[in-house]
Amino acid sequence: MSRNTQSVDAYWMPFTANRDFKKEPRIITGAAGHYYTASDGARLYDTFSGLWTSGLGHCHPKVVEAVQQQVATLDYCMGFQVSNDKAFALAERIIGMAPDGFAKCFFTNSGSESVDTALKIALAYHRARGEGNRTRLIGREKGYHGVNFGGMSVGGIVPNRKVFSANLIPGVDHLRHTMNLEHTAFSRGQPEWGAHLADDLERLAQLHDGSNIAAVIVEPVAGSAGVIPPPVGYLERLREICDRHGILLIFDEVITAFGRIGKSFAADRFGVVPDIITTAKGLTNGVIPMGAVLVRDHVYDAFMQGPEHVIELFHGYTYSGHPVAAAAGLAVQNVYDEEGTFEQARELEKPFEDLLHSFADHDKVVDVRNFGLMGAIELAPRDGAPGARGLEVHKKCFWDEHLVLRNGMDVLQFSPFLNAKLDELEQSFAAIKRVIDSVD
Ligand code: PXG
Ligand code: PLP
Repeated sequence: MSRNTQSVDAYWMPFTANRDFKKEPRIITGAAGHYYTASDGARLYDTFSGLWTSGLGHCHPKVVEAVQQQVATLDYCMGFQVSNDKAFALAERIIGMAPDGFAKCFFTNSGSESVDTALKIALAYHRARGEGNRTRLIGREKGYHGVNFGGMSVGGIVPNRKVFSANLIPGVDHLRHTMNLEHTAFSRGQPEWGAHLADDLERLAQLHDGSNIAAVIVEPVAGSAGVIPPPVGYLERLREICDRHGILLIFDEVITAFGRIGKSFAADRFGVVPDIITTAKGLTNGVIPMGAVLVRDHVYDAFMQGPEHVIELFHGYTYSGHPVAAAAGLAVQNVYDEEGTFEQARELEKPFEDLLHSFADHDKVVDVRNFGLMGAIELAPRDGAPGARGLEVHKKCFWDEHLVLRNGMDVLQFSPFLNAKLDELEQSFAAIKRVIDSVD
């Protein structure tokens, strides 16, 4: 295959080994449905639905049309004090599909902004209720909550925190993560082991006194750390402990919302209702950046006090509720409904699980994890070079097998389209097996 010829000098790429990438750039110039087109014309199957974003596939005609119409009708308008029709319509729509009791939706432009917004809402909520002493925030080891200062501080991915260690926000503790290869390796779906780790929250409540804790934030299924499903009973136990101590429970559903685990929200799938839900990605199928923070009525109501001419929450983004993003979101939610996308996702779960677990006895594989349409195959690291094997698999998949495959270090991650075709999934896993066989 011929390689890219375009200059790639000026762009500082996010979360990428820039120098390594620029030796052999992998540049996408087009997409349709389940395939990308690369700069040399090659057609590549996307095994990651964008970046967990594009469950419907790329360039869905109804979404393209809605965006084209909106950008030609109202491209932008001020979002503070004035707003646009599409933002209200999308908020109604999202609240309509949220678990009972969710009442309001605040718009952001990304998952990171959703997380920082949720943390600020939690702190301000307690203060509005006269409990300004509740300032402590709790995250979890291996958690990913984006890259802004709040999300990084409650997050638990070490390389993301390391350089900024002295500047993380104060008053944050972390629950232990629930990954333990000895007890949970090769579990299908939720592991049986590990619910007791939720009791870390009780211990922190004893240590600090629960009355000082504002909120705990977790991903219902951890994504970025390499797909870590919650142990059976774990989320329920977190909810109980939060209730006992008046702590708000935040589910970071940037990945898990909108069908990725077969329901609108992980809260529905697990039957555990948090107080705040953060979303992004599948909200607009990745077409236009947008995030949303959903809150239950008691959270919003706490703010609605004092004189009515006074702003209740001093927070917002220039692009909160952007009309083009909201139009994309509305079109995407319509397509999810019309095509039964979440049901399609649910039907794919079992065959997807079987495909993943067919790697379980491969000699380079140390674990396979999955829940919904989230999956991971963890490769053994090479001696002295953690991550090298995973990156080589990614590159070989791209150049030799025409597959876009996401690796986080040596963990191969899978986020198939919610409407993936089984034969295409089978072919891509066969190709991945060839590549894993062929690398050192
Ligand atoms: N919370 C969660 C749970 C996420 O998965 C974010 C917050 C931040 O969203 P933004 O839109 O600011 O990126 C995310 C994002 C990966 C990967 O390889 C996952 C994400 C981002 C980049 C890579 O799993 N998730
Ligand atoms: N920096 C400056 C100088 C600004 O004026 C603004 C917004 O007006 C921001 C940062 C924040 O930008 P955004 O609202 O897009 O997050």
